[in-house]
Amino acid sequence: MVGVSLFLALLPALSALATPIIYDGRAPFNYTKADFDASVDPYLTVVKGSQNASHYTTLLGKSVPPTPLWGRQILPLLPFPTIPNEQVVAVSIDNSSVFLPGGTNPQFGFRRTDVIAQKAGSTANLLPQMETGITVFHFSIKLDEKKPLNYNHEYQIVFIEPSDGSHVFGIQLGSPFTNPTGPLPAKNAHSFKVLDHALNVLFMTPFTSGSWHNFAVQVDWDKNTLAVLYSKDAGPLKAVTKAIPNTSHATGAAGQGEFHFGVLKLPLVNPNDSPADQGDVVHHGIQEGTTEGLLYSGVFVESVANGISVGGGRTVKAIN
Ligand SMILES: *[C@@H]1O[C@H](CO)[C@@H](O)[C@H](O)[C@H]1NC(C)=O
Ligand SMILES: *[C@@H]1O[C@H](CO)[C@@H](O)[C@H](O)[C@H]1NC(C)=O
Ligand SMILES: *[C@@H]1O[C@H](CO)[C@@H](O)[C@H](O)[C@H]1NC(C)=O
Ligand SMILES: CC(=O)N[C@H]1CO[C@H](CO)[C@@H](O)[C@@H]1O
Repeated sequence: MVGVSLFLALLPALSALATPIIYDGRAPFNYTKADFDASVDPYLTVVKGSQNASHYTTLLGKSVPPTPLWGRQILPLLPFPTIPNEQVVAVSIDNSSVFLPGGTNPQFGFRRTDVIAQKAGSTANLLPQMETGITVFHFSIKLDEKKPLNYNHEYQIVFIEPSDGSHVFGIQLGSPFTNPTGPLPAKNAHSFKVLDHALNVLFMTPFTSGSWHNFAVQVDWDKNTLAVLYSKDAGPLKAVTKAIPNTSHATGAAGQGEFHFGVLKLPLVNPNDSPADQGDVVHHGIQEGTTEGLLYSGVFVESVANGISVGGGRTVKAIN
C-alpha cells in the first residue's frame, strides 16, 4: 500500500512519545450541559451574558466530529483514521451576551462568551505548570455555518489575558476596530490572524468553511518568545513561524493570565456617541444583536519536555 510505505518513510523523522499534558480542555463525552452551567472542570463559564452558560455553549455529542488530530487510532501503524474521544464545543453569542464583571458596569460594547481553562475549580491553579518554561497551547476552530460572524466587526476568539488586560498572544478575526471606522470589511477580514502581545500579525490564514483549522502556539515564558504551528483537518501541525521575540510581554507572574477561547465581538463606533464614548469599545458602540458562533475542539496545553504533538500520535521538537 502506497499510504503505508509513505508513512513508514516518515517515521525516522517523527517520534511517537506522548508529551506531558498540563491542561486538557477536550470535552469528554460524559461532560454535560449541567456541568457547563456549574463551571465543572475543565471550564470556567462565568464570562457570558445573562442566560445560563449552556444557552451560549453547546456540547455537540457525537453529531459533529471534532478535529481528527487527537482521536484514537484505529490501525496501529496508521495515524488516521481516528475515532473521536472528545465532543465539539459550540460557542455562540446573541444580544443577551452582555457580561457584567462582578455584577456591575455592563460591557454593552461587547457581546461575548468566553470559556476559560480551570483546574480544581480555579484558573490560578493552572498557572504554575501552564505558564512557566515552554508550553504549547493547542486549539482547533471551525465555522458554525448556521451562526455566521459579521466580518465588519473585530472578534477576539482565543487569548491568554494577564491582569493588565493585554494578551500574551491572541487570535483575531474580522475587521480590527478603528475609531473612526475605516472601510468595511477590512482587507483580510476573513482570515485568522495570530497576534503577538504588541498586536503584530505573526501568521495569517483564510478561515475557509468545512475544515477544522488546527493551531498550536508555543510560548517560551522565560525567553519571551512565541512560535506558531498550523494545519487543516488531519494534516499534521507544521511550524509556520520560528520562535519570535514578544518582548513587550512581561515575564514572571505579571505576564501570566487566564487562557480563554470563545467569541468576543467588538462594536462599531456609534457616531451618535460622545467622542470619549466612541473610543470606549467595552461599554459603547454598535452591536446588531445577531446570534453568531464558532466550533471548537482539540483544546489542550502541553509541556514541550517530549516535543510538540502534531496529531496522529506524532511529535516534533520544540521550535527554536
Ligand atoms: C467523566 O468520566 C471520567 C472517568 O470515569 C471521570 O474521571 C470524570 O470525572 C467524568 N467527568 C464528568 C464531567 O463527569
Ligand atoms: C438555568 O439553569 C437552572 C438550573 O438548571 C434552571 O433552574 C434555570 O431555569 C435556568 N435559567 C434559564 C434562564 O434558563
Ligand atoms: C440589544 O441589547 C441592547 C443592550 O441590552 C439593547 O439596548 C438593544 O435594544 C438590544 N437590541 C435588540 C435588537 O434587541
Ligand atoms: C515591545 C516589543 O519589543 N514588542 C515586540 C514583540 O515581538 C515582536 C516580534 O513579533 C516585535 O516586533 C515587537 O517589537
